[in-house]
Amino acid sequence: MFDLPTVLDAEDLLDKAFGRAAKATAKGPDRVTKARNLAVARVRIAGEAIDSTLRGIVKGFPSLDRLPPFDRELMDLLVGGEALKKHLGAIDWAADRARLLTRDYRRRIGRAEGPEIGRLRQEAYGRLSSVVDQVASDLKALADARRTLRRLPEIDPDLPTIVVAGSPNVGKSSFVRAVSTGRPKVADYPFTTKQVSLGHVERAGHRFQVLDTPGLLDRPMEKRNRLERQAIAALTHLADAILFLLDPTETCGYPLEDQRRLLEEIRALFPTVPIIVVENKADLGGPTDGHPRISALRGKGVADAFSRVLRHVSSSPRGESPALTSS
Ligand SMILES: Nc1nc2c(ncn2[C@@H]2O[C@H](COP(=O)(O)OP(=O)(O)O)[C@@H](O)[C@H]2O)c(=O)[nH]1
Ligand SMILES: [Mg+2]
Repeated sequence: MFDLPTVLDAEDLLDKAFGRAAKATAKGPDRVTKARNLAVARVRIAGEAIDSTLRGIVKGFPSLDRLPPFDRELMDLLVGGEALKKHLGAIDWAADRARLLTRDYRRRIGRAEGPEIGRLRQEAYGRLSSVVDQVASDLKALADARRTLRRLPEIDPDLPTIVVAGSPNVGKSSFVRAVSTGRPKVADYPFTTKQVSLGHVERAGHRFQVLDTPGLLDRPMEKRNRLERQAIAALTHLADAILFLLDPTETCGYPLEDQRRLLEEIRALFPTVPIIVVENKADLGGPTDGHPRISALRGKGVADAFSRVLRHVSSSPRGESPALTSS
């Protein structure tokens, strides 16, 4: 989802820096000068490798305020905004420290004679290692965050997004499949135990995203943990409209009564987002609740239902659907 820099762990970073330094060569008119030049070159190469790698990490991680709101909330969920600042701050400190140490030891080795040269070179290596070791846990936290963020489906914050909601087994995933142009992407989000699916729809040259978030908008909101609440809040930034599926056949296993209650909860959670209610599993017949009926399984009424949603997207109060206003 984000293009984040690779984050090496402390050990790999030191291997890389000292590995490069080990390949250094030096010249000199005599043995001592040559040894001194070599030691200076090694410390310089190791120090620069550490400094530039650490700075690359700090520069490559987006600052939270520059991220689109949904991504920002995700990052905040995964790492914590304050924690992220702290980790990046620690790495910045380590880069500064490595730079200062390198300068200091290059000067000292430059003045050293005999066995002092080797001893100072070792000391420099030891102190550089210790600086990197001090930020080992920060490197690990950033590497973990990166791994998680990269696994997420690529939600484009600029595309109009329809979020599908409704009780489990009412046919949300079937709907996303039925309406999507390609194969919906399926992925794990850090805050749901089930797989999220993201489909794309093309209509008259415009693209839309359809997102199903099982575990979030499919059960009562009480007893939610902090992570889930935050994830639900993040959906506010993303949803231009919500398609709510009811299953009046109750073959989903949830009485219509419960499904309606969930609908009311979702209305209360997203007061500014248009919510379109549709009844699924029309192919099974049975009673209706007075909403448009579709069959996600047979693809019946699916396109109409989607058009109905799109009418609301174009008049969405967010007014963030340039693709639609131009048509
Ligand atoms: N008869 C019928 N079954 C459906 C329909 N849509 C979904 N199902 C079935 O309902 C079950 C749950 O569907 P799924 O899309 O996984 O529901 P979700 O949990 O809301 O994502 C599956 O067995 C589907 O085949 C439909 O329109 N008609
Ligand atoms: Mg599903």
